[in-house]
Amino acid sequence: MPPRLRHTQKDSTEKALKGSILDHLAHSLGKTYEERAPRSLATSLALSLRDRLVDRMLETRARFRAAGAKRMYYLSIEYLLGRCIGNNVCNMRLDEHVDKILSDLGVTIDEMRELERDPALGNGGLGRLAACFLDSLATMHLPGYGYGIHYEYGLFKQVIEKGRQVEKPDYWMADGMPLQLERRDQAVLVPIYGRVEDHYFPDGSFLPTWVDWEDIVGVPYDVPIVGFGGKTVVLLRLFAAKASESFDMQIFDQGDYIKSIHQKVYSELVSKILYPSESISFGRELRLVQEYFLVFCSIRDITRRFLKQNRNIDEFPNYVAIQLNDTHPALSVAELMRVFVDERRLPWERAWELTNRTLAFTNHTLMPESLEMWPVELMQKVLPRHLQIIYEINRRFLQQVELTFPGDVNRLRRMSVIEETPVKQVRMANLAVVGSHSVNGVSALHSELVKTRLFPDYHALWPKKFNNKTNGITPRRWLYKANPSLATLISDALGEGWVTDLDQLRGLEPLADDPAFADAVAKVKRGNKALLAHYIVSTTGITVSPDAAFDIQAKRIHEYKRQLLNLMGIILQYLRIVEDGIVPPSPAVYVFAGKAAPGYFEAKEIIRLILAVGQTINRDKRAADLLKVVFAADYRVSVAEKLVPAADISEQISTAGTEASGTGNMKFSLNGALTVGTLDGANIEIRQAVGPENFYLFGLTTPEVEDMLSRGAYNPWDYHAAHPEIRRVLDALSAGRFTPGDPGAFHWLHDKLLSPNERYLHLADFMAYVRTKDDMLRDYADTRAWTAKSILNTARMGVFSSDRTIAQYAREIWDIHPVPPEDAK
Ligand code: 26Y
Repeated sequence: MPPRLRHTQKDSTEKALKGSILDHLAHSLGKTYEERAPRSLATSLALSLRDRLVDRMLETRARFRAAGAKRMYYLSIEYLLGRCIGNNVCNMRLDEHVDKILSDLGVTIDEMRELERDPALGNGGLGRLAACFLDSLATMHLPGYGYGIHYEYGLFKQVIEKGRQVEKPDYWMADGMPLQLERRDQAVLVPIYGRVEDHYFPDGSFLPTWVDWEDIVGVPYDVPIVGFGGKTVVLLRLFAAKASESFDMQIFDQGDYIKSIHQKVYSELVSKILYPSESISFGRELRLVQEYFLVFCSIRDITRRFLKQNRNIDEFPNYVAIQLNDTHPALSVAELMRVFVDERRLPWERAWELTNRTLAFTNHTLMPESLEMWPVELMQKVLPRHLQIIYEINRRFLQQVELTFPGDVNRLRRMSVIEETPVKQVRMANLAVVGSHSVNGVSALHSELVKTRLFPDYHALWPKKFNNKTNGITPRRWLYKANPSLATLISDALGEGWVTDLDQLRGLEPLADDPAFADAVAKVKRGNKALLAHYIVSTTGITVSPDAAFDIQAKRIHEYKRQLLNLMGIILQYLRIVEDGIVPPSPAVYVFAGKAAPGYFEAKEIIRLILAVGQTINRDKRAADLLKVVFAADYRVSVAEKLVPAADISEQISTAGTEASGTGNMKFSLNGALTVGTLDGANIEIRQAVGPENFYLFGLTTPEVEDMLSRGAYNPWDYHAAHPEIRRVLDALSAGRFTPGDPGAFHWLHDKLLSPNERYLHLADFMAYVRTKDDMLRDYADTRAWTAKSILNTARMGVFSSDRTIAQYAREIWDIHPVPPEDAK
């Protein structure tokens, strides 16, 4: 923890920062003092921060170099950073100064905060995890860097029009991105397409040569990531695709000016847009090119940095660790081999050993439809030399399998990196497993399922390769910054050590029953709910009372996450109120938030149904003070920062065995929401940590689900027959109760929920869910007991800090070590 600043120091920091802001206002933006507006002040502040960040970045780089430290490079096709300015201010411990300076200049920090757009360069969990990891690396002074793509358009913006989701482009750089540094001098030339010719060395040995390739230029943009305390700054290096001058000239010389411009446009398409998950068809050339572009640029940068140090290439894995965030950068296996074999001329076996010791792979999903497979034909066209290398990797690998399991043809077929039928495809997950020394899942349950369900054959061959790294979240953004009132309360009780050592929250346990502390916590929650209520009314027009229980489900819309289960429960509650006159034990506000992939019909229909049900319920006077349903549009990091601190109830209700981990579940519980959840993903570990009495469990277990599905034993009609509540909800759906103008609108859903092929077993879990929610609302009415549980959730969530996760990766996979500055040792 930095020592408290003495007054003179404080004054000088503040004076210097204010001077720098005004200097940028004048000299970077060309505005007079009188012309200062919140937006130009926000940019000036960002530029002033950048100056300071760059100083620390240079110092950090020198420190890592001087230590000769091994570095870790995190390769991820997505990063969901969220707003950066406020986070930098927090982590640099400049909050108070900035507040004071801005109020001197006549703006408030809240006013400015809302002006910054979220860089949404990711879809959801996987991208946000990458962003939390960078924060932890920097905070813990670990030599780690992120590599990604500088998309021009981030994830689409979601707007609601006529009761449906409509996607709009997210041109996130519209107001510039003042924190980033363009590094044109370090641009990378990326070869692509062409063909391989068989050449031979004079001694007769084979020398395949990649010829007639085209090229794209990758221009790096560095986003500085500052750790808490402001000492260490690591980099997120994002590559933007630009047309190569040389290539343009070549065609230009041939006299085809129009073609040269076409070529330019095509090259720049590569980093134009982030693909929303689900809508990726693995025939889409541009996506494959994106993945390759990321891999090539990153590995070129990494090898350049390594070679600059004049070390022997055999030392590569002693200085470089590369983590593959899912299979999207799995081409790294082939690219590293290409560099070692074709460029460095190493023998295959040695190159393979170096590649394997360098790479590690994280799996994030068990959904079969998310497993990447690229047609061989497409890869042949785009990456002919890489495909050749993949074939050679596979040939040697299958030889090894054959030695261990002689004559087992089916096993060979299953384990092959190439799928033979119906069309030849490259199985990216297999490539990643074969090429890496470590394969991890992201929660205890998920890592078991990775071994037993996803890669049983690989596990039999290499049991020691497989391990678990349960996900975590950064306490800086998700408590310190998102929930300042609770953070202050905690710091007043325990000091500030918890911000970098989250286990210290245990100190709150004895306060769970302390009436003064509990009252203060309850007051903070109510304040956060009032802020959210204000946001809700201003964005949706719906008035909600902060005295109701706030029940929130915020995550991508997906059938397996079962937003429908939640909605069915709400419908039942509504019918009980208006038809049976049953008043629930506490009024409740249900908030949904999340985007549906544009091509995912069912997910978009779920949004439409949420909106339709909401409209009916919110208008019905009989339910007025008891029940509200809100859909908060355009869910993103900055919206999560409003929802998470205001939740009483966190919905984590995926079918057991489908959610790899979840990280939203951690954010809510850390901020004192109580979870209603299944035994899925990290829920299991959260429940263990906070205590089963502080977690509302329901539903089938993974083995029960697996058993039911594998035996074909799920018969939704049995549940329909047995439970009038289920019939009531389904009848309301099929009768068009929520769509008066269009009674058949959701009939298909009724049919779907009753189909024996319904993979997520909504009806099997429904009654248990309803009972558990009833219990919750009853318990919520007892504020004292509820608040005690809420405090115990916060107190016991320390283990879900991404600092813990990163420390485990650093120790058990990467072998990297902190290099703190002198004054932070
Ligand atoms: C290739 C394409 C179809 C694709 C694109 C994005 C496939 C998957 C993804 C994203 C997956 C993802 O975000 N997975 C989530 O990762 C989180 C971090 O580990 C987990 O907490 C969460 O359970 C998992 O769904």
